[in-house]
Amino acid sequence: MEQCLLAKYRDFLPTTPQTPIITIGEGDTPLVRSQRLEREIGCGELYFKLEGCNPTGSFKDRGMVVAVAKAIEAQNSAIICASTGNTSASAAAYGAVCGLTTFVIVPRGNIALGKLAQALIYDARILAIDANFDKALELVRVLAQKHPIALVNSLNPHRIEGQKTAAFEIVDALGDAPDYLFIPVGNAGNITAYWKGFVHYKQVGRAASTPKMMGFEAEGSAAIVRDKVIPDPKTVASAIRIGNPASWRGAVAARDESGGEIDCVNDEEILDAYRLLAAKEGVFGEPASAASLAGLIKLAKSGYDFSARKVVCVITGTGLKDPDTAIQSAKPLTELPADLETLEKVIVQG
Ligand code: AN7
Repeated sequence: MEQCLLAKYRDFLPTTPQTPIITIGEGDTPLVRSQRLEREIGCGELYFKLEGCNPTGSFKDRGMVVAVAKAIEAQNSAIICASTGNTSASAAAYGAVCGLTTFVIVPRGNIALGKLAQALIYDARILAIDANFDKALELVRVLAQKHPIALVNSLNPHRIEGQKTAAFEIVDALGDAPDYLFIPVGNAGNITAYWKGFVHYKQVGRAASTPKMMGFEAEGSAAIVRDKVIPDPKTVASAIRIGNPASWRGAVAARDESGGEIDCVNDEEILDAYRLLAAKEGVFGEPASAASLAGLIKLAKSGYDFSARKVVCVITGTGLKDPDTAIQSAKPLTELPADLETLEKVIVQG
């Protein structure tokens, strides 16, 4: 059996002999070479890091396993987070396996159905409030200060530490860092974590270079791009509908130190990339995940030359979490009577 994330990267993580080694199979996700879009976009090499293959279907598990292990080490019996959905699903799963009480605060009516289903079936206490993610995070910060409950949002530095491991895996798979890393940006924890991971690996000599960090916010929630808090963030990509990113400074540092960019893509660009990824590569990511590919396509169209470059797009979560958006975005299905002739007619006509 492969070693679990906490054991495998023990030397790079804040674990101590007292840290419980827990796992539900996180990490070690595939880095898949593009079959078709690489040529169409004009990249030297294009890869997708499939973070939807984590046990709860998103990259959050990498950070959550560390945050929850450290919470147990600190003798907490409850954890809490605010979430646009994936953090809550992940917290609920690790809370469940560790026998913790898990509180998740989510914007009511504004998280994808699959994510809500996950938090429910993992038996978390779901507090759905009439507010957006930014307000939920504000409230959670206060609650975690006033009560003996561990905060497991990415404000918790252990989350960032765990999420670094995705950068390690990319370098281990490619033999060095790629030239560019494209990544969706919401609360900005993940771009901060990847950058930390790439820098760390270079410092210890496991990588010769670091990539340019290319972060993409949704246009209606592009606080970092516009350099101001967005009080009422909007986008079809509910996972990144965040107007006041907690790791704002980390994202800006990643951009500036790597020589990268933080830009935004609109909903049409996100949904186009979402459909392309599925229809051309067989990769079903959730809409927010497609912001990385949408960003790459946007820059390629605007004249960037990636033809001699190695590019990785992080696909942060699985599309199965959000069936509603998939069904609304795809061509409608064909409903027919159960009749051979009718079916043949359709098949022959194509
Ligand atoms: C699929 O679950 O913020 O920039 O509360 O679910 O590190 O926030 C999710 C974010 C990208 C953005 N892709 O990452 C939450 C939450 C997916 C996500 C992001 C999220 P960050």
